[in-house]
Amino acid sequence: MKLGIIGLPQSGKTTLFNALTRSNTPTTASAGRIEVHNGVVDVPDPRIDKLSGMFKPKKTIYAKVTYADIAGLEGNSKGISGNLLNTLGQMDAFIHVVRCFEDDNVPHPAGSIDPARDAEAMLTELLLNDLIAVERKLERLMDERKKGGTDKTINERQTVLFNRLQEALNNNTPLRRLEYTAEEDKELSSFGLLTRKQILTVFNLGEAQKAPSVELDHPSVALPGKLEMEISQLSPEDAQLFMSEYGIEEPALNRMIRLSYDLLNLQSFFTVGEDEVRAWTTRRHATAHESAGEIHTDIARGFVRAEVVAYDDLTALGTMAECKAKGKFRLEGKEYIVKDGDIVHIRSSL
Ligand SMILES: Nc1nc2c(ncn2[C@@H]2O[C@H](COP(=O)(O)OP(=O)(O)O)[C@@H](O)[C@H]2O)c(=O)[nH]1
Ligand SMILES: [Mg+2]
Repeated sequence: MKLGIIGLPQSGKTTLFNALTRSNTPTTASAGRIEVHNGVVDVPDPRIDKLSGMFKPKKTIYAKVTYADIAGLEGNSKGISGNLLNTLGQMDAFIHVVRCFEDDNVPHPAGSIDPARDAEAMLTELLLNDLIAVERKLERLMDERKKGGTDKTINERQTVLFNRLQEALNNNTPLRRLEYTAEEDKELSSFGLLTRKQILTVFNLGEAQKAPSVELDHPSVALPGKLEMEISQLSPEDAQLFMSEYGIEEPALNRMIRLSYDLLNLQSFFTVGEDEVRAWTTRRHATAHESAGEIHTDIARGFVRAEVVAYDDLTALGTMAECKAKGKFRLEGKEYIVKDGDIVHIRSSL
């Protein structure tokens, strides 16, 4: 899973990226320049910590998310360059950083602090860009019709679809709000339309600042970016001290990482044992067979049965043996819908 951090210059993208990835990429202005940094982060999950405590495995492996700090968007209607567009198109979703913090030493590109305006500007930029892409596609479809070279049914089907997209965009509706058939999904998957991607807005607050009231039609979270970055660079002990001093229970970042996981409709299942306790990622409502494929394609190919115990049952009863004795240990087939937090062992003939 790859999440692109976007926002106006000087909004705090790199600051947030550093906090997420515990790195220290320079947070200097790079206005107008296209720059991308990637970092991989564990998805914090107290259930993995708990399971790890129970099984004392040699290795504990969390689910992972990749964050990309993407500089270059300006929140205007000049159009996005091909290079940048290509990078944006590869993301599964966006984290949109909106500046709320006040700091005279950090000039705002628009000259004043206005979270509502900035949130809107970026959404409009993405929307306009999709509109341009959709209109180009419609023109191409029309040319093809005139020439009569290509398959007529495909052309008609695509024309209907892209007309629907155009209408939505003209009404200021992001494409993620439309419903698509599986066939349309496939058709659009190579298209990298930006407003089809989920978005999480992060209001970057000053230290003692309250979250602004800005209405959005997608999830948002407010956090003090610079403070979070400072906390992330302390040793775990110092971070704990620092947080209790400020009355922070959990870094807002952890919440944000989990939110971005939810945003993409993903869930975790776990494998446990003396060697390894590990979280795996699947889409919600994935079958046991698909989940086996996450672990290894061979395991999916040789799928015989899934042994399943719910997380709550295992932690309440303490051991697998106890779960078996109490009838909480189940054998499930390929089509079983794996639940978030299931502890799974796949019996495979391969
Ligand atoms: N006071 C304050 N400054 C911040 C905050 N977040 C970022 N900055 C500063 O704003 C400047 C730009 O931040 P940066 O993360 O590089 O923004 P980017 O251009 O979006 O990547 C840097 O000098 C940061 O130290 C914040 O929450 N509070
Ligand atoms: Mg930056």
